[in-house]
Amino acid sequence: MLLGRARFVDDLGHPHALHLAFVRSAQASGQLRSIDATAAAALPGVRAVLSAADLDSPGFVAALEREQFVRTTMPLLAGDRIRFAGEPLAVVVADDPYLAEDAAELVLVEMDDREPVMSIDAALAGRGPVHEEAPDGVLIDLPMFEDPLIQQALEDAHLVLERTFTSARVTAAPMEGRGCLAEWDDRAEQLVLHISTQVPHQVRSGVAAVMGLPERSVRVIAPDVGGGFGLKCVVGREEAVAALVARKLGRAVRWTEDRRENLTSSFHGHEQEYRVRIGFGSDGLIVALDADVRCDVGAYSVYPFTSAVEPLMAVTELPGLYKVGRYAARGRAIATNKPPTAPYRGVSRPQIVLVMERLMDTAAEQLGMDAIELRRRNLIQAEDFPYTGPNGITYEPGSYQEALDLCCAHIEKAGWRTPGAGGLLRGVGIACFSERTAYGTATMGLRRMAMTPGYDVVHVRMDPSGEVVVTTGTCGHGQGHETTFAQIVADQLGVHPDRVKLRQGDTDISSYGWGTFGSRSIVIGGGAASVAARRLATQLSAVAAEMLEADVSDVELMDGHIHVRGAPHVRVSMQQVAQTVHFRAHSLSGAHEYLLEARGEADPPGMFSNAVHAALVEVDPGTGGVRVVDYLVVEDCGVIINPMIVDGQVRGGVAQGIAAALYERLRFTDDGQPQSGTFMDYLVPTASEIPPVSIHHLETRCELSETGAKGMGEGGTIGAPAAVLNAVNDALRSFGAQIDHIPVLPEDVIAAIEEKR
Ligand code: MCN
Repeated sequence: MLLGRARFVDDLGHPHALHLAFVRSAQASGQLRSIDATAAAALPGVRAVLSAADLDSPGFVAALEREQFVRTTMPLLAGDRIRFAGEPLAVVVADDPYLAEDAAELVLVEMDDREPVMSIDAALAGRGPVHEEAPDGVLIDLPMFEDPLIQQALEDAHLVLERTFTSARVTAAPMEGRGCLAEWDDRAEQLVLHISTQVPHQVRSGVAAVMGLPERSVRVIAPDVGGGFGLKCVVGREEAVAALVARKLGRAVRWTEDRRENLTSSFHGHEQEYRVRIGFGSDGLIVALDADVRCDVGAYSVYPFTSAVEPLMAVTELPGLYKVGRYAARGRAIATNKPPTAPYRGVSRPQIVLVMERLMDTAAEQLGMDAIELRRRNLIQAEDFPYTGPNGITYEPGSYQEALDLCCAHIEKAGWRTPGAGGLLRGVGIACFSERTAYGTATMGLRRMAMTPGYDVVHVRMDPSGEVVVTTGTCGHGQGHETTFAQIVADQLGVHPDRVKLRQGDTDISSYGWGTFGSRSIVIGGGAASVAARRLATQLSAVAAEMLEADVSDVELMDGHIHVRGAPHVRVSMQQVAQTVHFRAHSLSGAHEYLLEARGEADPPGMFSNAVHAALVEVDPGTGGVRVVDYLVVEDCGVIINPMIVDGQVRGGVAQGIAAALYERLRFTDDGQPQSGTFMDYLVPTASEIPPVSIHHLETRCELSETGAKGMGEGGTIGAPAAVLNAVNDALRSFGAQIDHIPVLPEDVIAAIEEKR
């Protein structure tokens, strides 16, 4: 990628491809009356203008097998009801992309406007509804961990805090938006869909379903993908439309999302509100936690994860790495007339960590206790592992206390506690958290999705030249899997990682797999690769032992050779072994299998990485401006496969977390018009807003994981909002001001100070 050799969807040449442009709704809510495409269709070079009726597809129905879940349909193009501004209503197919866009503007849409539902409160007040199936706007209501004794526990508590926390609607903003190139291959009777996705097999299942085809008739290929952050782990309707159009017209078609479409019409996340009551004993221990979580999930339930992802994650994992006496929570997914939400990096964990860490700081102040000491008392202790919380989750060993100690030591060393100069207020914020990663089918199954992700299967093959090819159903898109998978396989085979090539992102070459999301790839895909490589190593050893006339238990794989233990000069090269197996099979005893290939699989229960983040900020009480001056991460993701990649993941994640804490926010007018349609309105931080991030590692080997690794790809994003918000509040301490929402904009700082004045 750094050498410019990457190939993204839009780089794929196709001499005859037609181009798509979508006609999108200008209003947030309404009843479609008519679409008049006469003028558009008359433009020379326009091949077709299609609306819902022309596609004749059932659309996506994401399902959860829970009685509280309301099933709704996301049509590929809106047929009668329009549910958000930017929703696709029709598609123009033309010879070039500019013509397609011009023609889309000529399409006349008539609709009867309805008053849009633009907030959780409006939805619950009975406005709308967005879907007739959910009259009160609630797509799922999850009363989890109901505890009849919680009220009493709160009444008996020494200190009770009752607070509300909110986080704004944001979006992943990957550098490469969505896009696809779809072609019907008449000879193979197969739809070939090149698409920018994190989940090729899930796209195959979704597209095959909406096209009414068997899965073998759809081949999904993800070339290089320029970031996804969750936005590309669901199946988009535009790409499904492209597939249907390609088949219908018998022509290749392509669609490249532009930035405005990406910001206003793709997938959002994290618009949540937490109403929390927490009780502490006089010793500072948490005796009870009761939360009501409301998530604005937008207009549709996304396929296949559903709209329940955010509330489910929030209520299940809210206590985090703290021991909580009694726990009860309710989580709701509420539909509004905004674009749908997808599982954006961290999925509710940036919010739940923010909630718990704000509560820790606030409680410490009211208890007159040191905030670090309060955390220390409540953390799961080393002797508690494996610890099962009132949320039913079992936590395997981590370095919770150690990480906190290390973080505090570094803060002291760095001299963060000195006062600010020039009228600036300095603040230090801490966030401790654990991050469940690598959710296997047993854990995912508890969500009761109609499709349960979790396992992965990897094949490792050695070709006659002794080179190794690994095929996987995971689908890295910026995480460096080409490097880390090669490392894992190379370790098992005793070859240099350069001799191992990863092939991913093609449903015709790998077994069904679940793609890359939920920080799952290194543990699940990497674990499966390790198992497969070990099995291949066994095959290689057996052949080499026969060639060397040695006992199989006496041979060792090392430096691209297999030698007799203790006699490194008695050896054969991998290439010699590979050529013997492939080209001279008859010379072997016959007990060996043909070819050198093995399959490995992994389906772990899910494991917890942990980290402590710390932010140093300076707040200007005159302008309300906040600058993050320095940032520190202590993290433990088990055995680290590649430290450079892990550091890169942490830094990128921290940048995204700081963005959510201080800059990014998608806004809408009351009548549903998106107001953040460009990067002038949606503030993605640049390098100048992101401070240096120093990273310190701890390594608690994970016994549940094949390689000892735990995942970590979301951690940076999870910890940063809480650390930054705590730091801002610390800076404002002298005013007694308190801010419990993100992003914290300059006007919020000024308002908080003014209120206290
Ligand atoms: N790694 C390691 N040692 C460990 C753990 C991880 O060397 N103990 C390495 C892995 O080998 C991998 C990377 O770190 O190369 C991340 O691994 P993992 O935690 O398994 O996460 P995934 O590879 O499954 O990536 C998913 C995660 C998620 S959920 C989001 S969202 C996200 C993220 O990764 N989106 C990203 N990082 C991203 N990075 C980029 N550039 N683009 C995105 O869209």
